[in-house]
Amino acid sequence: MKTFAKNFLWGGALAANQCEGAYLEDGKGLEICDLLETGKDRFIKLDPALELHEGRVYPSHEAIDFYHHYKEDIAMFGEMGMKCLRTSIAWSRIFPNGDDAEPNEKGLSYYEDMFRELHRWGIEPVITISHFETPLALVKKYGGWDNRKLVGFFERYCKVLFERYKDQVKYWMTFNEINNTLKLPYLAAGMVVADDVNAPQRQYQAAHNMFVANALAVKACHEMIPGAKIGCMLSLSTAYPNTCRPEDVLLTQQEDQLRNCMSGDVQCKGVYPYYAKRYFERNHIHFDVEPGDEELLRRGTVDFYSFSYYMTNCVTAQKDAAQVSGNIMGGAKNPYLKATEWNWQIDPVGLRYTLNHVYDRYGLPIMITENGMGARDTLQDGRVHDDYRIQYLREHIEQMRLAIDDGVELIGYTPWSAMDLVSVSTGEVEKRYGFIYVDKDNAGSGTLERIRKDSFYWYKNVIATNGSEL
Ligand code: BGP
Repeated sequence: MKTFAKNFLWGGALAANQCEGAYLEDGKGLEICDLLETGKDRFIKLDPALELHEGRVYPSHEAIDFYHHYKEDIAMFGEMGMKCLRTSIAWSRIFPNGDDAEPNEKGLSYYEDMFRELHRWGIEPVITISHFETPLALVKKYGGWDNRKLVGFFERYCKVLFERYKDQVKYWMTFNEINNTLKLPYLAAGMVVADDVNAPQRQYQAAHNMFVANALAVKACHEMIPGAKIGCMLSLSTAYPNTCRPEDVLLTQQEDQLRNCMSGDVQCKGVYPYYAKRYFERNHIHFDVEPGDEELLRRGTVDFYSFSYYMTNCVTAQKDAAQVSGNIMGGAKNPYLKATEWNWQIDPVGLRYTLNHVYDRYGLPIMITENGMGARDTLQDGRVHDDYRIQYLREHIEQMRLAIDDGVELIGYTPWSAMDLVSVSTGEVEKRYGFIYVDKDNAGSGTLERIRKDSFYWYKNVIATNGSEL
């Protein structure tokens, strides 16, 4: 039986906007997440004028203050034996306005120190270049990613990173969950679309610009850091037909293509797939493609495929089917699956299915860069007994091993999240995912003390035994 390779990258994941805090420190500019309050309605409450308001709670401003605690936090990741840490660079620490003439040296040296610290513990940095972190000034001045100018600003930002960190970072990803440009345009593409009737057109323009930016980043990375690997990152919630009715099966295929496959097809194969072209024609979606873009996309394909996996959903042509909603992806309820308190349907076997589906389509090495269970943990005598999280992770890792035995080339796993942090969909800290508990509540109070959960010790042993003891 095949199992995890000796050099398998066991790790954990974070994102700058969800853990760092220090939102204006050392020259950092505001980024899009800095305007989001706590609550399920955080996107609805967003001020269309993109201003901050006194007296409101913006969880990213302090988050879990990883900015100041990174040495102590990385020491705990080291203690767990992590081989890699996936986190992101906050773009607005490097270019506070996105279009500044020079990068901010304090921001650059902060990450240099952080990467040095990771290497001291034998932890490989796996870096997302933008995890929902477009500088706010770019949104205000240029309107977000549907403006082609952002391609140039992003390319320059990437080149600054590659030059500065070429000896420290060998694994890169361009945009977090790039396919969310269509579902979450503010987060993924820095666009306020509200009730704009041209929203779909603008969102596909943004997606195209981001594909071009991705290809330019791939090209620059290969030229500037020999041996480095750069990947795409998608949000995958695999779609199952709700029944074997041919109408359900067909609709599932169509949803899967547009929702899950299109971005990966462009980033991995370098061309827009036939179904996307037809979709644009049928829906009168016309976006600008500059001369040379097609060639660029063809030549700028990624080295590995990465994705987040939390749930699967069912698709049905039937209008009155019972629904479940994740934060972004919804669908018909699957009676065979249990769900988390936030209604995310837990489906370990679906992970094996998804890994096979992706590997079959692209044949590229795969890294699972997010997977985990949000839960309301409780502290009991200074301990967190999160056996439900252990069970969730155990069952998913078991399916990863089976997928490897199926022949899938899986190179790494960075569960969400290395430690508790701010949730993207609700802004809560109490929707906890980490191996390490952070003493902070949704209202922003707490000592920020870090406490190892039971899952911390369990995962430490998983890594030590290379996945043989679950
Ligand atoms: C993904 C994001 C992450 C993370 C995760 C969990 O979509 O890439 O940033 O937050 O979802 O979601 P949530 O925080 O909404 O629970």
